[in-house]
Amino acid sequence: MVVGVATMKQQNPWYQNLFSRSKGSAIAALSALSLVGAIGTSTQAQETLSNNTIQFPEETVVEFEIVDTHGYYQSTIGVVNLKTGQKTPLFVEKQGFDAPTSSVAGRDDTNTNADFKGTVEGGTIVNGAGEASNLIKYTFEAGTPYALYLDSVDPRTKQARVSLVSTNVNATSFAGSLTAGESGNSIKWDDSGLPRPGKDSDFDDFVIIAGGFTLESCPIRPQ
Ligand SMILES: [Ca+2]
Ligand SMILES: [Ca+2]
Ligand SMILES: [Ca+2]
Repeated sequence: MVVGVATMKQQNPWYQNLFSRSKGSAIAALSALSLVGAIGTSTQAQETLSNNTIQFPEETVVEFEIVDTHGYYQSTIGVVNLKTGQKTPLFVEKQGFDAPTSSVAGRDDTNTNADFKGTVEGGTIVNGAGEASNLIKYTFEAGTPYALYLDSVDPRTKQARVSLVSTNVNATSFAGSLTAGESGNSIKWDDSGLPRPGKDSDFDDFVIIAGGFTLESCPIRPQ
């Protein structure tokens, strides 16, 4: 069984234009996802991603969407299989930011232009498949422990800085749930890692959303 979830921008008026432009591919991608009946029936699906280990009782496809990034450093976020250690990128910054902008320590600048904003449209971010897209999906295998990860490098030297995992509450902040309609399950990163002098705890260095809508039909995997 597969639980499919789609994301807020597709039904949010603000992104209507974006969605219209990419409608063909978005729907093709969604048709590979699935179906509602899974949640709350025989096996409870995990409905909320959190700082705990992520583990679904059944194979589950989750669609992720990039909101924006707000940090000087150049980061990649993705899913790490905790059994094998294998990392799969979801979104990748090809450079540190769209254009340098001022920042205020400790402030969450999500959805603003401040603090070294990075976007797909601005040429900073691609999805894990290397496409200039705000969306990507990931298939979680049944009964397998996962976490999300963020790796970052200095954009000038390309030297590695930190490698963080979402089970660390100092690195990642979660809200909402996979079935929370337009708001989805937000996942916000602070790329400064463990508490230390100067840690800014802005939790806007990489902001993504998981899920938001459960889909009703699945041509590929009918019930
Ligand atoms: Ca920041
Ligand atoms: Ca950045
Ligand atoms: Ca930060």
